[in-house]
Amino acid sequence: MSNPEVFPIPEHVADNANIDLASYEALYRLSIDDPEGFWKEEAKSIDWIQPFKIVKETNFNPVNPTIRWFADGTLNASVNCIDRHLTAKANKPAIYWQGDAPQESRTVTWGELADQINRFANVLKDLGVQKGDVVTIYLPVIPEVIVAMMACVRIGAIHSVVFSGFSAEALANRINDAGAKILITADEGRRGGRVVPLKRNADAAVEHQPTITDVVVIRRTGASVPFTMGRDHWFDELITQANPWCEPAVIGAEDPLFILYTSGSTGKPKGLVHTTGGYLVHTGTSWRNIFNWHEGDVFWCTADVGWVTAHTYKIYGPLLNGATSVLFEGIPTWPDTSRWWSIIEQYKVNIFYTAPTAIRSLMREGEAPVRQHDLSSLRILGSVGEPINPEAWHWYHRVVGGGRCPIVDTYWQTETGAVLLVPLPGAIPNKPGYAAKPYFGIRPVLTNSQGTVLEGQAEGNMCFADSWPAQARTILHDHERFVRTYFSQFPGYFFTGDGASRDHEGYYRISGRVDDVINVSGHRLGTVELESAISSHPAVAEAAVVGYPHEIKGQGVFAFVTLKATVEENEALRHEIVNLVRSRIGPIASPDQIQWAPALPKNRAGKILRRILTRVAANEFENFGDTSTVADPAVIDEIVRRRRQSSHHTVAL
Ligand code: 7RM
Repeated sequence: MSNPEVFPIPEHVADNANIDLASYEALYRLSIDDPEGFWKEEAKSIDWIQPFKIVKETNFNPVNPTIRWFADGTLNASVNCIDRHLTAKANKPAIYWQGDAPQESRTVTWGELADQINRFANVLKDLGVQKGDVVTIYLPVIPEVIVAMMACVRIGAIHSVVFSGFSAEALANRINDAGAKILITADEGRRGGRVVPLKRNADAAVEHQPTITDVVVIRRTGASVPFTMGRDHWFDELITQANPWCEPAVIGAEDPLFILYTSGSTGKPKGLVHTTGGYLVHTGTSWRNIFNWHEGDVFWCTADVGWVTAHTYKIYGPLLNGATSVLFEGIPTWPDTSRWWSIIEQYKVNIFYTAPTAIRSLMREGEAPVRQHDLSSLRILGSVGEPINPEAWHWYHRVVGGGRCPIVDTYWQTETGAVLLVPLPGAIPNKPGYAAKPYFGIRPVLTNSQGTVLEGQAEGNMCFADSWPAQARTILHDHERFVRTYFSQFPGYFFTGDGASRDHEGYYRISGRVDDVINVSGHRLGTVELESAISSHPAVAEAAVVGYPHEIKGQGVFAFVTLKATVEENEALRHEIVNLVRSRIGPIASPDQIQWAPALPKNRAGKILRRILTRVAANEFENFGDTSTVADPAVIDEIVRRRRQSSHHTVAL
């Protein structure tokens, strides 16, 4: 990328910046020179039961890394998120909820939240949930998600939120891996005018799950759903009978707070484990700084509750700061394409945080739907989930932000728990497409493929040299995989799986994944996971999945599929494969393109050469690099021939 335009910090942001350039520079220096001193100060943002004495015990040893923060302190997350705001805010709004249909809305005060959380925490206890037990939450974006998460952490139970767009099978795998005791779901959800059959999926998922003793069902639509006596309970009936006070449990800073599954380079999703003290310190303070939040602001993050973005910066971040936020159950294009803009106008949203894929799809609708609404309340815009392309950046900035709002492009991961790179809005001028500069305490490093650290302007693997408090501590039941995946490749560093470049001013730009993970609309999908779903079709001999450039989604799913010798290629089979992926993983994983491949390009050891397939999928037919290892070059010619042919007419699935 040649020198991008630089957008100076707008005056209205500079004037009341929580962090300005001078304080960014001073605090960043301090956070690197004296991380213990820096984070000790930041930890004052949390109410501790037993204050910690030890701040940081960390090292990135490649075989035995240690990540412990504030380890001898104790605290309770729900007290920090809820109780301490009650004196000042019991009757003030914590949440403005809007349902899928515009006429459905609720305002929930801090006092009401607290009441529900305490009651539900007692319900969980009565159902036998104890400290350290896992509770799986499979819910649409409704206030009860927050009630359920906070009720868990009040008693020291570990929540595992599963995206409500995942299929019954994907839910079952996550329940099973975690050994969850309780499942919390709803009768149905609503999205874009359609019903999401949550209870039906939940029933199918728990059928063969011996660890689930009870299912709590929230009445969202009031539909009549099958009920298993003894196992299933209505949420509203349980909480009206429950005691309205639950003594918060005393939790160690290094006790787990939640697990969250994400896809990796193998077929099995990873349950990343986050712990309590460090996560809350880094989340609460960084949320306030990233969004330059001030008392009275209305914040809206559009992420679904099943992703880490929602955990950290839609739920925990605002709650820790006593901030009012919007929760929206629906989609940006229903009932019409100005839905988001009408919500911003209605609630006078000041800070808006979304993903590039959504911006691109709304950009396609033109400026008129935005112009119909008064968005003058907006002050700060945020972006997350994937690299934002300059066209989308400029549109977001000019049309949505009216040219006056900085865009905080936040780079982080499920594994990192909270932000690593970000242009803090009062301190760092924007360059479109750049996640810019390290957050406090973060030490970015670029390495080449040999592991050599690159200095100055460079392009390489995005690594980090020291720990930060919100970092995941392990993968549930698979610490060895945790160590191998993140610490072994570049000894002494945490490796993110992303590629990045650094410019002459030290600004970072993330280019995307360099491993077998693709990023579809900001959702991480493992290619191996997709391949095993496709290969489970009886007609399929073998499949290779790669990402390819997709106008709206960022990356689309491209599947090269080899059928069994006895099977004829046919259209019906394409649809069967798509449906199979939808039912095994979920609609977000649906292949965008399927190309039949009589054979897949492999090296002599039989390893599929994805590098070549990635180029073919992107319609790049030259420069396959070194093809000397290819066992049978004719295989590539045939794949290229078919790709050229199919690119002439789009294969609609
Ligand atoms: C927060 C989140 C993580 C992956 C990560 C990157 C990509 C996320 C940005 C980004 C460029 C960004 N967690 N990614 N944010 N790429 N710029 N600002 O998305 O675990 O679901 O995904 O997403 O590839 O490794 S995640």
